[in-house]
Amino acid sequence: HSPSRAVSMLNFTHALTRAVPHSFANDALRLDWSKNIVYERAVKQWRKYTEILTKCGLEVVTIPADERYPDCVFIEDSALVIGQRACLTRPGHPNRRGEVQAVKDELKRLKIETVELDDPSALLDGGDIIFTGQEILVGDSTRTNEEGAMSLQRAFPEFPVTRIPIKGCLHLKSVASLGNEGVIIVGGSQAGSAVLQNLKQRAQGQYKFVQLDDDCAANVLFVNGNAIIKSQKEIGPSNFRKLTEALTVPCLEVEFDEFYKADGCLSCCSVLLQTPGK
Ligand code: CIR
Repeated sequence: HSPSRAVSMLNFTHALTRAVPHSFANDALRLDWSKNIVYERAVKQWRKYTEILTKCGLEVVTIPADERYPDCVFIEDSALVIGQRACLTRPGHPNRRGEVQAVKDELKRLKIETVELDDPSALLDGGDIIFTGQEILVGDSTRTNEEGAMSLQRAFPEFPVTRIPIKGCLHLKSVASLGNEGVIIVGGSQAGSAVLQNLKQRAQGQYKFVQLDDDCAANVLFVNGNAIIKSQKEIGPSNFRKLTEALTVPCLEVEFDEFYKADGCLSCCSVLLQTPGK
């Protein structure tokens, strides 16, 4: 794929988001249950996040929260949209499967074609997917299996799917993200270093890799020529400097620590898309 095609695939008109349910604070899944989430603070951070998406030129469309699904704010896990086609996922954790239907309905309303995974044994979380414009990287994690990756490949035959083993963290995007066109940011943990090694060996596209000190800074949301990054207070001066030096696009800071307590990253809270005719 030519770079210009890749660029246009990474230009978006809308961000689909989902409001934070009250059940998020007590019941959102988390690897470390000692983390105490403050609901009001989470809502405040989520609002700022949607304001920044608007600043990046996106129309933000918000699906109401569903109290039955404490993790529903992490809408990225429900669908991958490339161009005008969305592939709905089948989240690996059974508690999260019911989140997908409302996302499907909203995508249809926005005139996005929706396709389903064609294999009933497929498991796939959007947090395991990085679409780089050149290929689709898919984590092989506790939430996403080979059938999920293969089924996604059939949904988007025009881009190669490359599987990346994940150990020691939740998702591929817990330790890696696209920071800019052709630039992949990776976290500094053991899990992050293993992902970096596998990306270097397996990725089919051309990328520059930037490794940070920690994982908490490695999830960047690249939106229409801007990089949304976590605040310097949250990620510390060294990660912040490395990021802002590596990314040659304007960096917009947002505080997101209430979501990180539930293993959520910046990318988790939106599905970026381009509606037909724009
Ligand atoms: C979960 O365990 O499913 C949520 N607490 C976190 C989901 C994070 N989602 C993402 O990275 N896309």
